[in-house]
Order: sequence, then structure tokens, then C-alpha cells
Amino acid sequence: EEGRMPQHHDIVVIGAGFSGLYAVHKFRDELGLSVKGFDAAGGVGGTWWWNRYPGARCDIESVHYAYSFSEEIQKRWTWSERFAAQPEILSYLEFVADTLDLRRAFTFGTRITSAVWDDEDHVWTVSTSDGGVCTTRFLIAASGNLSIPKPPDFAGLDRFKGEVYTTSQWPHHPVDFTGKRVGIIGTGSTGIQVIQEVAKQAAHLTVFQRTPNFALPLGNESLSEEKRRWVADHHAEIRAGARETFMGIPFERPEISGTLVPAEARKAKYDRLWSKGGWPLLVSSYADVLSSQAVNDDVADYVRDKIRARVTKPGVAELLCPTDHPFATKRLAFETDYFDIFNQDNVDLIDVRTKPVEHLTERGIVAGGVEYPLDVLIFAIGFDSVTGPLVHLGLVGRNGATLAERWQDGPRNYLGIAMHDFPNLFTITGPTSAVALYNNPLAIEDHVDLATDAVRYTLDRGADMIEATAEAEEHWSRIVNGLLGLTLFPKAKSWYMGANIDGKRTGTYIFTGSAQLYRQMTAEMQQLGYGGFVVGTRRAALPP
Ligand code: NA7
Repeated sequence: EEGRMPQHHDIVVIGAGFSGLYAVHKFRDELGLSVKGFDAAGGVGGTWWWNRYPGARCDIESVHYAYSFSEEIQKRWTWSERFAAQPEILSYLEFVADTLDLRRAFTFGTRITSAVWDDEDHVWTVSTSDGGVCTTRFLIAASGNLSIPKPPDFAGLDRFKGEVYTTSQWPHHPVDFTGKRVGIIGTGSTGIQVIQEVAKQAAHLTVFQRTPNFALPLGNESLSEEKRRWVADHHAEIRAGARETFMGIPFERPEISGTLVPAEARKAKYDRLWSKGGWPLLVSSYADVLSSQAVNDDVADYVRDKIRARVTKPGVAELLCPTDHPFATKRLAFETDYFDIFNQDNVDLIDVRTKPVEHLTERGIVAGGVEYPLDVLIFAIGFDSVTGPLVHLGLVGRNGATLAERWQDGPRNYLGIAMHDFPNLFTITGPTSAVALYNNPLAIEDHVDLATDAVRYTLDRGADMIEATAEAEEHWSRIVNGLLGLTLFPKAKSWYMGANIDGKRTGTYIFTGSAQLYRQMTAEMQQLGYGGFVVGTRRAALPP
């Protein structure tokens, strides 16, 4: 209605996943502020609302892939499997939302189309896809790192007459592959999960692989009633010390270096860690596995030998052995029978590096001059990661600053959560914050706690604006670039490096130090009275 003032909130939260739910709880229920949330999805859950493809499962153990802030939630929820599948994690987040009465804060099915900073009134004006406009003092981007799908740009896609699915936009009804010829493009964590499920059902499966990935055994198992109860009752003990580890999971500590350890001892260690399932081979072997090429090669050889021992079809094992990037410099995938399914008669592996996908026809895919007829095509090709979700929010900072233009050479910010010229905006698990290598629920709690504390600090001082300085950004860039330079990550064309999207600048997108180091640095910043930030009012900056 014309002339009506837009509704004003203290806080707008973008996203209703792990981050957004906790943010609403903290700002509304702890700080007592007025909070409005938006999510493009039809309900709470974030990534676990969207990624409903068969096989979708978390590869962090369920007891650790959960909030830690509420004793009540930890006690009341039990997990049915060692590693929870998507439906169970979604139910968990719905349970949390109901327990804390969070849903009523949100408008669902509504996307943010722009958010513009008003440098006179110190508010953000937020526009949404339903045509709504509101204003807010503080803006919390809880929009995730993997929420903008990479668009499939294969020639002739609209000509293809079969069914087409994208894993991260999977329909809410079950998809039946029985009797069908299915093609899957993508062999990252997602592809490896969905391939294992489809291979059990489809008449024929063709996997189009560009880069083979390192995949380790997951070691999933269902938990007995007794075990479930025990875990729920012992959360505190099980999770103690998690935040003082590299990854936010209390794994066995690695040895400092693999370089001086004799070969038999290394092998014995790998065997033992391999059999545990999940991350231990990476995080509990040697601390220099991601920085020493020699140590990394040693682990990589070990994994390749495991693949060769399982794949019996002639020539296929070598195609499945990753050789173009160091171990774990693309995100590790986890599997149960991934390598075995390639021994099935109904599964074919096509190497699209030697037989590139040329185009689609009405009937299927043409690769390397051969047509592969398909009834169903599945894209598991990843995301415009890390920066994509923020760039898509249409943020306009002071003097018309946009992220697309600011971040042309890669992301720049302070501690991964705040930006100069974008005051009163906190990016939960933003670029170069500790999150890609840090157990996400804990990382998210840390970031939201920090944002809440920053807002409280600002308001307590009678101020209405907090902003990172340009110098602090410069300082942070040097730290994260320096840390990345110590690692082997730059050797992979991965989403960690921004290298999975054509035209995207590769660079420092992730924090490669430990969770512990990140926590020490943010704590120090707080002890210094928000060092690197300026706190002010509409009239003037306040003295520190
Ligand atoms: P990823 O890890 O980015 O994997 C995408 C996969 O799709 C990967 O194998 C890519 O091959 C492949 N891909 C992407 N584009 C193409 C084209 N054009 N042609 C052929 N193959 C292509 O995404 P995921 O969804 O698996 O995982 C994302 C994160 O979700 C994961 O890291 C976890 O944190 C959870 P490439 O390697 O680029 O050669």
C-alpha cells in the first residue's frame, strides 16, 4: 500500500538452516530483539531441506553433527545411525525449531532480492521476492556456503526428452529408477552418494566422470536403542574438547609429521585409521598430510591401492584412481560400496576428460562422438560455493558498493564475518571464516555467538553501527593467504579454491588453519574491545 512505512526490525536473518535457526534463537530469546527471518525454502532445514537426493547423508558422526548449546535438545534427541541420513537431520532441525518456537519468526518460500545500506539512518532496506520491503538495523546472512547450485551449461539440454534432476533441487516425491537408463554427471561427495543408490535400482547406469575423487569408507552402522540413549545421555563427555581440535571433532591427535616414520609403521597406522571409517585417515594420521607433498603422496598411494584391490573390471580401477590433485585437497568423499558398483554389468564409467560431453540430444548424451541413450539424467555438479550465496543477495553497501565488484579478485573481509563498507552485516560462516574444515554446527555456533556479542557490544555502548575497518581486512587477508600458502590446497581445481566455476577467480576462499586457531584470534579481537571494528552512531564514531 502506497505511503505505508516499511516494517522495521532490529535483526533480519537470511536463512533457516543450522545458522539461521540458532541466530533467531540468540537474538530474539537471549538479546530480546525483534527478529524477522526469511528463507527461499518451504520450511526450516537449509541444506538439509534442499538436498533430498537418494543417498544424501552427513559424513560427520551424528553425535557431533548437532548443536551443542542446549543440554535439553541434546538429551531429548536420539540418532538412529552413526552417520545420519538427510531425512533424520531434517527432522532434527524441525525438532529444534519446534522446541525453541522458531518457525513463527520466518517467512518461507521467500528470497531476498536486495539489501541496501542507508548511511544516514544506519539501516538496511531489505526487499524480498514476494514484493515485500522492510528495514532492519542489523543483517545476519545465514545463507550457507553451498546453497547456489552450479548451473548446468551443457549444449542441447532443453532438447533432451528424458527426466532431468539436480541433486540439490531434488523433488519431494520419491523418484523410481527401476527399469530405467540413468546417467549421472559429477563424482564429488554428492555424486558418489547418489551413484551408489541409483546403481542398486536402475536397469543401467552411466557415470560421466571428469575428475576421480578420493573416497574413504564411511563405516556407517545403525545404533541400537541402548546405544542411542547412552549417546544422548553422554553428549557432554563425548563432545568435550571438540573445539580444541583442528576440525571440531575430538579425534585421536595426529603425529606431527610422517616424514621420519618408517614405512611399516606408517602402513600400520593407515590400516588402523582406515578401519575406523570416516575422517581419521586424514585428521589422525600426520599433521603435515595437507602441507607435505611427500607425506600426502604416501597416503594417496595407500588409498589408490585400496581402490585397485576392489575394482576388477579391466581398466576401470585406474580411471577411478585420483592422480591430478593431492589427497584431501578436493573435499574428501565417503562411501560404502562406491568402488564395488563399478564391477556390476549394469554400470559403465565414462571418462569425460578423454571423451568430453559434446551435447545432448532428444535421446541422451553425446560424449567423445558416441551417443549414450538415457531415460534419466542427474546433475551432481556442485555449487557456486562460499561467495555465491552472498553475491546473490544483492547487497549494496556504502556508496553503492557491491560484492560482485568488491570480490572480483576473491573475497575480502575481516575474520570471515564482517566487511568494510557493509556495516551492521554479519556473514555467518562467511568466506575465509573457519568452516570448510570445521565441523559445521560448532562453527555456526561460534559465528552466531560472535555476531550476537558484537551486536550486544554495539547496543550497550549506545551506538547503532559497527563496521570492520579497511586495515583490518588487509590484515586478515595476509593471514588467510599466508595460511593457505602453507598447504597443498592450491594444487587442486576445487570449490575450496573457487576453481569449479568458469570465470570465477581462484584464490583464498577458505580458512585453512585450525578451528582452535580461529577461535583464539576471534577471542583476542573481543578482548581488545572489538579491535579492527569501528563502533559509532549516526553522528560520530565513538572512541574505542
Ligand atoms: P563438488 O564437490 O563441486 O563436485 C562436483 C562434481 O561435478 C565434480 O566431480 C566435478 O568434476 C563435476 N562437474 C562439475 N561440472 C562439470 C562439468 N561441466 N562436466 C563434468 N563434470 C562436472 O560438489 P558436490 O555437490 O559433490 O559437493 C559439494 C559439497 O557438499 C561437498 O564438498 C561437501 O562439503 C558437501 P571436477 O572435479 O570439477 O572435474
